[in-house]
Amino acid sequence: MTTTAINYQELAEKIKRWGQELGFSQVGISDIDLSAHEPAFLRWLEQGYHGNMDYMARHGLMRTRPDELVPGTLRVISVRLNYLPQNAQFSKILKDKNLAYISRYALGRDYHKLMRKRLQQLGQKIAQHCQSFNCRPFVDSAPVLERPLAEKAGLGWQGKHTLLLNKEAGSWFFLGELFVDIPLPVSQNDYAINASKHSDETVRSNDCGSCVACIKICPTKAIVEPYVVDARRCISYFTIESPEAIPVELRPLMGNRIYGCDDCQLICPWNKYAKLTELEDFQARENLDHVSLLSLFAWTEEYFLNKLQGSPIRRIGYQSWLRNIAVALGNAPYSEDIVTALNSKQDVANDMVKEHISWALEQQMIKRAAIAAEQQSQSANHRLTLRLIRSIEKGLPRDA
Ligand code: B12
Ligand code: SF4
Ligand code: SF4
Repeated sequence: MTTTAINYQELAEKIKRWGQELGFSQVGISDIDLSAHEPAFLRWLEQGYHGNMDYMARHGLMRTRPDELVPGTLRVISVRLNYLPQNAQFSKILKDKNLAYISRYALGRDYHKLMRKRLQQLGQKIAQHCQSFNCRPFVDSAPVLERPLAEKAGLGWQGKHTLLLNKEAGSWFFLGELFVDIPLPVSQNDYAINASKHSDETVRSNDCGSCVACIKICPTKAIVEPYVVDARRCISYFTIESPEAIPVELRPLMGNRIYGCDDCQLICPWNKYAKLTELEDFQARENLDHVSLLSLFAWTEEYFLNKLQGSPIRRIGYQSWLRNIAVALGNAPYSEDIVTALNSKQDVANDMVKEHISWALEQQMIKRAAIAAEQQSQSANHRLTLRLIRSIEKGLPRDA
């Protein structure tokens, strides 16, 4: 620890270097003024877009006021960490309705603990250079408005899908923060929001331009206007966050996505520039990047809990796991194996999941009936053709 006056400019540069040594892809520093976001945040809650994520409403405006969450906070150090694994096989998996699509952020180890530990280490390094220093690390673990903070810290801009995007790195990265009580110089922010107290006059500057690809591609139309996601319609919400029944009208739109959704990021032109993760921890485990729906549905609860230790997927619990796969099996082409598998889980499923299984069986029966009808019409057609051939052979022997 040093007793001489602290050169905060130098310290800020060291912090960025230490952050990179700890494996973070980028580090930035912002002040804590999020007042420009308050009207939009409150509007989002008023519309009920948070669905049953009560924690989003519970802390009121603490989310936009970091010094109410941690008194004394002067700056927020935001970090991002790339998670895109090698050989993501996006189209291969989305194309095959019998395979399970799991969001690529969730194939490996849970990022929360991993990032928080590294942020703690960053805090310890800073403490060695300050006489008095307090900090708190957060990774999606408290009422923190992570994306607007990261935007302020110069890590990118919030795209129309609301995720943070970076010109050199796309959007396949996680965010985390260290709240600190020292007056570090803030990073340059190319996307500063020109805010007035009236949200209608607020102008967002960013590099989305006139593109609306993410809004158009969203299978459930969850991006209800640019920069606003109605979580209740988002596949990520109803496959991960919500323990309740998946709305019937949205089930067919889920396709084979059984845990989260990446569509709005996959269509985004900036992800051409995305970097692969350097962390072994985020590479796919247990073949989760290429696995059939049927083999995952066969897992017992014990197997699920064992196999997914340390994975973010474990958090949703076995019943939500079955619920999601049941819907995807309902969306898959008809197969007798699927019908047998769905029936076999009736006795371990709770009432909510049983209803999803019944729905999936109904979808399978509809497809079976459609196949039978098609076969029937084909064979009727074929009978007519055979009659025609016989008549040609008999009546037009020269030209037959
Ligand atoms: C709740 C939540 C969800 C919800 C709601 C999503 C949402 N868009 O809010 C659900 C479950 C749907 C979800 C899904 C996903 N999530 Co999520 N989620 C969060 C969480 C916990 C809070 C987000 C939040 O504060 N929402 C509230 C709304 C109101 O905030 P907002 O959309 O940013 O809106 C603000 C600004 O845009 C602005 N604003 C809005 N309109 C306007 C207009 C004007 C004019 C102005 C000036 C401002 C403005 O003001 C608003 C209030 O500040 C964060 C972690 C955290 N603590 O921040 C992770 C987080 C955002 N999620 C993350 C991820 C990875 C995802 C998924 C990609 C996961 C997946 N593959 O399935 C999807 C993506 C879906 C999507 N398009 O957003 C990452 C994003 C990383 C990144 N690169 O941005 C985060 C940061 C977690 C992390 N620590 O890494 N998520
Ligand atoms: S994650 Fe999927 S469902 Fe959610 S907003 Fe993006 S494209 Fe739509
Ligand atoms: S798809 Fe287009 S509009 Fe959506 S975030 Fe990317 S650049 Fe912006």
